[in-house]
Amino acid sequence: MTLSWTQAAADGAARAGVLHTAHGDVETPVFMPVGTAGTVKAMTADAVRSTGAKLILGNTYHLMLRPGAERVARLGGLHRMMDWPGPILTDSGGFQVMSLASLRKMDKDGVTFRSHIDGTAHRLTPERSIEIQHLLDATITMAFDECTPFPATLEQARSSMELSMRWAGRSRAAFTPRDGYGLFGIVQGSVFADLRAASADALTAIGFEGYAIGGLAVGEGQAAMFEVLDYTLPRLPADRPRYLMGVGTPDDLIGSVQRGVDMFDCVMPTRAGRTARAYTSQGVFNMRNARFADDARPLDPACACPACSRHSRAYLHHLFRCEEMLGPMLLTWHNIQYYQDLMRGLRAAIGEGRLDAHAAATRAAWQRGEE
Ligand code: PRF
Ligand code: ZN
Repeated sequence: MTLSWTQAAADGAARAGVLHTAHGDVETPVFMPVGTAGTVKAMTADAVRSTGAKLILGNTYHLMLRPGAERVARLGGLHRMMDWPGPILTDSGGFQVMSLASLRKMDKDGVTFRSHIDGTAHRLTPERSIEIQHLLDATITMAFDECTPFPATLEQARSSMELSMRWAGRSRAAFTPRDGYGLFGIVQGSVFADLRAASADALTAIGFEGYAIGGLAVGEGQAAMFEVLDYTLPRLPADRPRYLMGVGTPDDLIGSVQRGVDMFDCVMPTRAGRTARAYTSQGVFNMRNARFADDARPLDPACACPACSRHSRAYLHHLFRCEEMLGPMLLTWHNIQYYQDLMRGLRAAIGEGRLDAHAAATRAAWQRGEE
């Protein structure tokens, strides 16, 4: 049987459950650390595992360019190559082509582009994207789509969404079902309720093991994003996992879980960690700030990661001031730990029917800041 999801609890629109995959079970709601190029930047696979992360994301676009999908397959697949025997979800490439590649040319069959690394010409179609994700041995394969740029007119958003729905059908046809593996469709439609509904219906008619919401967190703002979730999620099959792509801040995650999202990925915790920004139970800190120079306290007293349990804020500040690579390593570790702890707290709260109170208390602690 293909990958499945079972619901364990509900609290309002929020759900807690378990994804059953060929590479192990994953409790939801879940946050996936981003391992774009076969590594969660600045972390060993053991370090990522130690945070409690069970599912990570990889990228078709980066891995097809370097080291190449056929080479990854010869090396035993992405799990073996990067020492991650657990489940891996791969994004399908179109979104990264549009944000990273040069000389992009879209047509009804796919997209031709030049590599951002060496300028060589490449092409992605739904069929090639699915083939690459098979070669990588992705546990969860994403349909090939176009992320509609924001803002878009109704007509632009409609033709872009309709293209993605045709590509979703071709992605389904190209996908080889295997036990514990699955293919997710991606809802598009920008901020237009009718288009989102038509997209959700089109994907449901094709049938996928899970449903992603794409085309959000592209500049529309949190209120507009939540509104799209409010009218889109109830339209999707209740017994399938829902994945909000490329989101977000801790506050975005809480609000989206309250609306019924089960899965997330975002570069935020890893990228922030490399640029001295720490997400903590007391809000966001910039560790380069001079106020930390003599601060002997742990970064976050509520966190058990190595940065918090073995070091001071002053040491982290020093590492960033000296541009030492241990700074990004420790802060990435902390941020991934914070995101995993946040999701664990949300899952527990859903299970106990106290999600709204838990969300309010978490947000209040960010507002209060340092005691
Ligand atoms: N489509 C795909 N990947 C994505 C997005 C999308 O719309 C987004 C939008 N935030 C992030 N990653 N395939
Ligand atoms: Zn920590």
